[in-house]
Amino acid sequence: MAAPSATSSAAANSSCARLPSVPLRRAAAAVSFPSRPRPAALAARAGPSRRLDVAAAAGHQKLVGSLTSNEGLRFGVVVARFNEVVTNLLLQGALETFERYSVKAENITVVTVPGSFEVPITAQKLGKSGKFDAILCIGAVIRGDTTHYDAVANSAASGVLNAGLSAGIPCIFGVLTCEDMDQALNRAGGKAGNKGAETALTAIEMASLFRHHLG
Ligand code: INI
Repeated sequence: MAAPSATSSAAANSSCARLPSVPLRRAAAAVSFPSRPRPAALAARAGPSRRLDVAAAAGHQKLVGSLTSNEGLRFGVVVARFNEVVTNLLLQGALETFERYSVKAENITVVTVPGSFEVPITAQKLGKSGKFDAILCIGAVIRGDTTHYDAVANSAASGVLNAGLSAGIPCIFGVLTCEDMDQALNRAGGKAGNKGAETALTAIEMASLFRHHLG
């Protein structure tokens, strides 16, 4: 599905949109644009490969974390044992990714907890300890035929978000929420990649961003 354009969502939110007596044509005429394209607009026209450079082309400061500037960054990994056959594969994906990017084993601490519900409180505790630059939160919630699924899945998602916000360091969401075991295995190193590996990449980039640019 196409994302709504900035123009259409702005119109939907504006007070003008709720006043049918104001002709749309007149409202649009009140907005003026420079006739000469600015550098950002030129960069955008150059095609998709240039899109990421829009901020730099416009002369703004651009802050982005680096996957390779990770010297000395320390990571906590919280892993749920529930559905261990899946979470072990996710953990393996994360640790292999750390190794590929030369993050030293001594800078990685792995903590296991009973289930995904226990992941956020543990991530928060590690995050607040001041010993880590980012926390990876790994789990697998599988629907099966239990209504417990929704409670655990929702708590894990909002809990990890809150852990990061309250600890002030990135807490990365690597909890799979799946319909069945097949889907989970596909996302844990099968056809759909490895979510644990993605989580490690996100953690390195975010930790680097915080350490080098936002610290
Ligand atoms: N924990 C999971 O990590 N995944 C699940 O699929 C799951 N289900 O479906 O029940 C699950 N439950 C346990 C939960 O995380 C807690 O450990 C338990 O409720 C004790 O607080």
